[in-house]
Amino acid sequence: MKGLFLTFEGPEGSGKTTQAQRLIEKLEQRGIRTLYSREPGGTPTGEAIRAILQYDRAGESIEPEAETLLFAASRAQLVRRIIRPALARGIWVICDRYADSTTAYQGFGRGLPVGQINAIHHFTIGDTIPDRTFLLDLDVATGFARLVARHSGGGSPPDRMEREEWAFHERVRVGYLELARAEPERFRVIDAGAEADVVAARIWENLSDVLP
Ligand code: Z5A
Repeated sequence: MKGLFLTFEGPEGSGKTTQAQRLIEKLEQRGIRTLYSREPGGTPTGEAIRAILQYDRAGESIEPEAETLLFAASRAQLVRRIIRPALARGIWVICDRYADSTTAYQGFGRGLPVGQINAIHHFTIGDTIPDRTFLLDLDVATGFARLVARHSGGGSPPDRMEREEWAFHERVRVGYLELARAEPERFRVIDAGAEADVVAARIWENLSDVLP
């Protein structure tokens, strides 16, 4: 039997990684085999692309179109090397960001045409579309406050996206909500401003219809 493909989306600091890990624990306790992956990254090539995207070490500002294609290149590798083979073996794949991130950040955030981004998705992921996407919705101020707390606790320095202006992050949030409205069957919008335990419980409730 094919595994289920679940993705976490949302702005920075919304708790995607935290919730993906919690969900994996619960699924494993239930005897479901899982695989965690993140974007950009998840393969050696994808991780190399991630390094370029995060800190632009070449020191040349990356054009939005080039940025979009780098995210897509990382995803094309991840889909073929990791996601499809795992799903075919019955493993549930939990991905921390996926194609919706490109639509939200490069489409709504950067202002690239969403129709063209959809064409790139078609080429990159084909029919490997998530069975369910949890959109962890959070206001920009709370997300920033969480990241500031994490950076001041000695985490990695703010990356390129985190340094973007406030309005950019507002557009990303609006974009995500628009995507969720357009595909209510796939998306579940979860208020990520609540305590982590509460958020985890809501995610679990929103999976009950597909749990074996
Ligand atoms: N990007 C793009 O532009 N286009 C694309 O196609 C793709 C990505 C795929 C990837 O960065 C960047 O690339 C990202 C989008 C862009 N831009 N940014 N910035 P990343 O992978 O390094 O970072 P991220 O995906 O944004 O994740 P994050 O910032 O690490 O946040 P998170 O995974 O959503 O949250 P977390 O790590 O679970 O939690 C963050 C902090 O909040 C941490 O200290 C937690 O302990 C705390 N936390 C978590 N949940 C709670 C609750 N409920 N209450 C209070 N505190 C909490």
